[in-house]
Amino acid sequence: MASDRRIGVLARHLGVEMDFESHTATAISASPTSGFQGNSVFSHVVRAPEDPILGVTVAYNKDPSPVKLNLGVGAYRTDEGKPLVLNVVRKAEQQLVNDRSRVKEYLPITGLADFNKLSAKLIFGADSPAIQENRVTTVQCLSGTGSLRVGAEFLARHYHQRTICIPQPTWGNHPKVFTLAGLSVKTYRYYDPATRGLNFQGLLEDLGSAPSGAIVLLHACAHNPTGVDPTPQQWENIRQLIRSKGLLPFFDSAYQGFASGSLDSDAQPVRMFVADGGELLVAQSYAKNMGLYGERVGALSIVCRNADVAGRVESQLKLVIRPMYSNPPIHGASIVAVILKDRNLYNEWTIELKAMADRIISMRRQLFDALRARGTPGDWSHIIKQIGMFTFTGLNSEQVAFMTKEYHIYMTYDGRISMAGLSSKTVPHLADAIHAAVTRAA
Ligand code: PLA
Repeated sequence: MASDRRIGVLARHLGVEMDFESHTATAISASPTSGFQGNSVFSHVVRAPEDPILGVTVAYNKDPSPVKLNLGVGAYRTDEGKPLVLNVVRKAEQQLVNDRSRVKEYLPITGLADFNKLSAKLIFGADSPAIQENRVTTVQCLSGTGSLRVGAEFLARHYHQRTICIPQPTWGNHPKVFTLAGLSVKTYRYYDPATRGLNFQGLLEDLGSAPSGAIVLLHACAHNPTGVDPTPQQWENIRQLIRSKGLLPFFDSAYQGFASGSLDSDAQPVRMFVADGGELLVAQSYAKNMGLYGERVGALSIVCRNADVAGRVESQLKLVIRPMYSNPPIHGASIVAVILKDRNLYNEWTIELKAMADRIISMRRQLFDALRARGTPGDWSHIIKQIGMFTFTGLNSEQVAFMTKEYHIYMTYDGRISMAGLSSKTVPHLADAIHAAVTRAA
């Protein structure tokens, strides 16, 4: 019968043998994905731990306490504790929506051309010789993380030295990004817990003995998690050492404008390295300074010796990007381009950015004063000395666990707190928690 034949074909397709007399099926070789068996092909998969930073938000979201406070991820909040969309971003978005000529076509593999040019100008300066000489290639990437990853993948394929030296400590995602891209991660001394400052001697020694040509990851400003940056003179010494040893600088610029409140001042270390004519990479993020966290807007720039090399490097960056995500998203980069292109919007942005930086600085002062008022044992002056979004408190993991359990304060286990998540209203609660954590064991 025709219907029996059709059922037979289907049954063979499903790996089932049919008994046409009784029309019953007996599974002979159910494929593991067929659903006929109880076991999952993934049953051996073990549960991975939450991310040390983003997992703090997961735990925070589960806590029903009305006094809970998330100081984990570096995300800016207003003094009312609310996420902030910059006014200038709203304006730019309105312009984009009103412009009916805008379409949703794919961007080129390298992203929005205007955005790339303006991003290079923002980090290197409008009068940068490297830009004028056409020896910078800039590609739009998925925020800071994506820019680091694309840069690292490029280096793993095309640079002669696989070793990348990263500061100890550094942003927790750095070693993972670089290792997975195929680089081999080493650390250099950076922070001295005893002085809560820069271990400058250790840094010079470690970079001085780095393998020849090694890549060196540098935080352009507002070092995460320590809040400790080299002074201009120390930067100059670092530059001389890096250049004299033929090391390759890779800047991570995730906080331009957040350290000092000035976009130009915060870019000085990068510009110092461009001015000497040498080559380098920079990963830029607009997550923090434009508050575009979820839009994933960033850029990777590679400053090359000459325009010819830059062109060839760009052609290879396209080969890295195309199989990874094909091309980047259009909306966030368009917002940035609108703001950077228009003098009025740009000025408005710098004012809003300065206000965010100032609010963080005022939180430092308030927290410091609150601990002093409580007579909390210890020297807390690092809270006002450190720079950028975070305070590296020096609290240990047990003290952090105590503060989370007893005070519902969520922060990373290394004792880092996001000052941007704090407000005048929540400072007393945090100060109580720190005081209790410090005096409890004493
Ligand atoms: N580089 C550094 C030094 C960072 O601190 C961060 C973000 C990034 C790059 C990547 O940011 P982006 O991809 O969003 O542009 N660090 C955050 C968030 C703010 C995070 O961990 O993802 C932090 O809390 O440390």
